[in-house]
Amino acid sequence: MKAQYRYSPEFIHIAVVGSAGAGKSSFINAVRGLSRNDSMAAPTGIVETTYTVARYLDPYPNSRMVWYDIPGSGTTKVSDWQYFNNMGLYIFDCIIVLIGNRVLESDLAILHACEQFRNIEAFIVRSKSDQHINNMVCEKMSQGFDLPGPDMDAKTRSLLLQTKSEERERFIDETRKNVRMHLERANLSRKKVYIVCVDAILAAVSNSRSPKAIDEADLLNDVEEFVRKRLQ
Ligand SMILES: Nc1nc2c(ncn2[C@@H]2O[C@H](COP(=O)(O)OP(=O)(O)OP(=O)(O)O)[C@@H](O)[C@H]2O)c(=O)[nH]1
Ligand SMILES: [Mg+2]
Repeated sequence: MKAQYRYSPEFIHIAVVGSAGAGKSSFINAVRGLSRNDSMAAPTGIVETTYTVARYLDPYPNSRMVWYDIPGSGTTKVSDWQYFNNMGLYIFDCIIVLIGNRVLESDLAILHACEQFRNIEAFIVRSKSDQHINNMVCEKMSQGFDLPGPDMDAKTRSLLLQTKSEERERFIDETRKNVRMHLERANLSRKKVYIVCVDAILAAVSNSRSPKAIDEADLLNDVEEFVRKRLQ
């Protein structure tokens, strides 16, 4: 498996797993500082776009990270354990479990396996925060409401801003509680969930802060810290 994945002890191998459409390819593009239109970017989309494992080097010259886009968890007919074994996930230094709207059994199974293989560091990441917050805002505003257009009046705009800030806090709080509950139920140890979106990751990679930012800078710092320690 190590040969198949071109494992090299001088690099840190990071697998990004998660259900179809969770945002794996978009996430890998963003942490590599690439927007989706970049020629080196992985294909992304609303229909299933990644079928086989793809390997991506960081474009930065001194980076020691190699990213792997691992499709198919939660969609195959094999058991979650078999999936972990068949995909050779045990060879990775680090696994990022990307969760979308729901925490799936397959996500929890991968986290279980990471706990058993003690040298695999796992990070739990909730993707597409911007999209989810926008959906919550639209549900909260009056029926038929869509996101702001140029002709929106001042009163509606101020209501929108207020609603957005409230829904954002509610989303963060609910996501943290929900992940904690799933980890407890599955007898997994407590772990932070990093709530992110692609735009804010891209901003954090270039050392600026997006208004959409939640945990992106923390995630990048913690992954870098892990890489630094592991390569010492
Ligand atoms: N708004 C928003 N959309 C996102 C974000 N991340 C991914 N998406 C969108 O979600 C859809 C699926 O993203 P992909 O990156 O293709 O997801 P994937 O997990 O690689 O999908 P498969 O390869 O099919 O398993 C695409 O339309 C992306 O543009 C995000 O942070 N915010
Ligand atoms: Mg993909």
